[in-house]
Amino acid sequence: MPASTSPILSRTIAEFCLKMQEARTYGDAVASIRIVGEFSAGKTMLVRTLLEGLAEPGLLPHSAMERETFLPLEVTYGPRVRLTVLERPTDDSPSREIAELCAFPNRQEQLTRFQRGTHRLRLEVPGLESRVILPPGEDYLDSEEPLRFSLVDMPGWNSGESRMEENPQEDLMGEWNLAAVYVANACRLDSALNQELLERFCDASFSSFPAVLYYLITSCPSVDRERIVAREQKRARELLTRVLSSKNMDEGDFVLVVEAVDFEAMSSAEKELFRENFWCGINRPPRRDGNIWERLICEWPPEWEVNGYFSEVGTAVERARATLIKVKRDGRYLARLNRTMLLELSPEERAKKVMKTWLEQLGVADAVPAFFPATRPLPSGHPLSAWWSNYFEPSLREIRTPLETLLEEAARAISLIPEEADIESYLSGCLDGFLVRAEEALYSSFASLCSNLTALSKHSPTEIIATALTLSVMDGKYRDYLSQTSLPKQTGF
Ligand SMILES: Nc1nc2c(ncn2[C@@H]2O[C@H](COP(=O)(O)OP(=O)(O)O)[C@@H](O)[C@H]2O)c(=O)[nH]1
Ligand SMILES: [Mg+2]
Repeated sequence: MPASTSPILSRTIAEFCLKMQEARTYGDAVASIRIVGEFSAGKTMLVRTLLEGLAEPGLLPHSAMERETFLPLEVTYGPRVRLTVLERPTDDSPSREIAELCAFPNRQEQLTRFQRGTHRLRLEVPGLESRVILPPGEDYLDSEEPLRFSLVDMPGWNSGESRMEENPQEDLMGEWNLAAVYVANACRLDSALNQELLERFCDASFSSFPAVLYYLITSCPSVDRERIVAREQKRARELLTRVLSSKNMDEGDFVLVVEAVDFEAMSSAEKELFRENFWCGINRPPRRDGNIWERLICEWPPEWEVNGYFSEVGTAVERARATLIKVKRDGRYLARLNRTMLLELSPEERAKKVMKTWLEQLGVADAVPAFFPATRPLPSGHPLSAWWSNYFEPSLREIRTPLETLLEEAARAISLIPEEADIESYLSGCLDGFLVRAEEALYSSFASLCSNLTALSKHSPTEIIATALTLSVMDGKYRDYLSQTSLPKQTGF
């Protein structure tokens, strides 16, 4: 292995995660959650806050620049972060990917390259998986598989990009809402436009119940929050009651949530809390239908199974260590050799006798066993392939080779014992260096990782793999630390 192990581990574990993610694809739900509001209300700021840390900043929509959002932006789950342009005129039309973008297009690019009403942007983010996957039956599609839905950052209503005049209801709220999010700036709550928007928001049609109407007030100083939220809660509740009674709908099926924030004044911890509250507020707490990784790993074909091999390797390390401590007994390679028995023997007979005595000392019958199982390349396509071939296999070779070399050298040295020599000093001269290297290898942090794997055999396959990866990261960090210091190269976790 090269001097620096941690970068290899970061890369190969990332590759494992990507391959695991790629195994998870979902169809598109028709239903979505639209984020609506007037121009400059803070819709994009909301999306940016929700995605903070989950995607590269360059792929996030722009906030703070005038009239940036021109096309609707669908934010959903995908196995890797991707920003694409779709041809998707309506919510229920199939989407056709036109291009993948490497940066969020500014307004001018959006205007010149794409068509309003036909094109949408889509940002796929792996970290949203627990939030935007609908279990079978929650969408209009009769899908038996889970589907992904989108949060849709809509162009500001009065931004000149809204298609309100053409089709007011469709454009503002759409027909297939899982929940609705309405954003308004605290300074503009009483504007005629916001009043009209709030009314339309309360008139949204929903695809699942209880339906959540989430009303977010931005740029709201903390001192005013309680008062403003109470006032807007009352105002929106009255509107909602009116709308629902005109449609003969039951108010109990609707949940109105009013929140007030100032994004610019939030600390990271407050943003984290806001995100959690937001997803729970719109009825999307993290999905708790079992561990997704657990399910995926359980579906692995039998030839992908690695835990049996882990366990064999762990046992091999233990056995090899047990043998290694017998290579010398009381500081001697041949503690029980009766020299008088060697007198009169031919060189071959002497070598044979010495070998037999040494093997007895090691506690093996007639030959040194192969301690380690045969190397096992993983089948192509295995999610652990990169980690395996760049880290696990080379590391395993590093701990087994010194022991194998020691044993080979011992056999060679014994077969060539010179007649006149003091056998013990001869063997010391031949083997001490190899013995030290074998000890270093079998008590290295990687060897400790392997011996820990045996103890995990009663755990689930996912737990074993997760532990192996975690221990490998610790091993990598420790090795890198060792390579920068002059500490003796022996440890155990
Ligand atoms: N101080 C403060 N500024 C905000 C807040 N929300 C949005 N803004 C600012 O308001 C402007 C418009 O926000 P943006 O998210 O682009 O609005 P959109 O048109 O609704 O998408 C930007 O300059 C934001 O930085 C907030 O809570 N506090
Ligand atoms: Mg915007």
